[in-house]
Amino acid sequence: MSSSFKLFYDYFSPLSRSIIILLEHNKVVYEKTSVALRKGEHLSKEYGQNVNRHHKVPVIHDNDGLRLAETVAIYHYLGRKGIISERWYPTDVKKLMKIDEFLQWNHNSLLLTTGSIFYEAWLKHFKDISGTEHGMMKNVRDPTNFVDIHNSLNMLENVWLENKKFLVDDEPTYAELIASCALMQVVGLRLFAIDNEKYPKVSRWLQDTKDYFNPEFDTAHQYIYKYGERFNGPPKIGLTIRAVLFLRNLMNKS
Ligand SMILES: N[C@@H](CCC(=O)N[C@@H](CS)C(=O)NCC(=O)O)C(=O)O
Repeated sequence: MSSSFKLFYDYFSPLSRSIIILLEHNKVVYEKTSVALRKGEHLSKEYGQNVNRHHKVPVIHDNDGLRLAETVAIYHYLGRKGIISERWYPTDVKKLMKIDEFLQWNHNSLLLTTGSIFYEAWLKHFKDISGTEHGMMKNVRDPTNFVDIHNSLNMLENVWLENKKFLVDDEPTYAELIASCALMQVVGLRLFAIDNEKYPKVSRWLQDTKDYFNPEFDTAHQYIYKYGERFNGPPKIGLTIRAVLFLRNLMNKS
């Protein structure tokens, strides 16, 4: 079967990984083009003109000329076009809206806090990017926006996972992917470790999610794991100079 759309992605982007896992899990045929955020490839004028005027990933281009940024919009596109099965895009409005409710919460909490740690530890130290006022970089420099990851974990533990196996239901939904990929950005790179005693439900949920989506989950995280393993530092939130230098050297070599 020929592909009907192309995905621009970076494996170091949690939102890209969440879409890739969903697509691979659904055995969707599509084209992939890698965009190296660490090299600032998304910041060029050409990228803005030809790929995504928001200068971000993920973005898709379909055969009908549609260019679509924003992960939640892409998810809706995949569902409405029937590219992913009904199992992943409920026709039941209540179910669908409950997923969206989580995704909206996630954007300003878990994704922001884990993204802030990642940017602070890593991307900001790349010369090409740190000189710009682009996207999230601006937020990270504002300490009031560097929200504590523990607020997000507490919400996951005590609200979202309070009485269900997964975030929205007792079965995994797309919400699992966005949230777990956001967490893996810091857990997989060993910039942060989840305390199993403090967050037993979150720890269990993360493992269940990986198990459910494997092998696609681990394949999409292979580079995250690789760099996390090479940086064998203390798994804690404190971002040491050693961590930053180590990760920067690794990325420069690759
Ligand atoms: N709201 C957008 C956010 C997209 C986004 O921030 N993508 C990140 C990677 S996960 C990115 O491209 N960052 C590059 C930058 O901000 O310079 C979405 O949901 O897709």
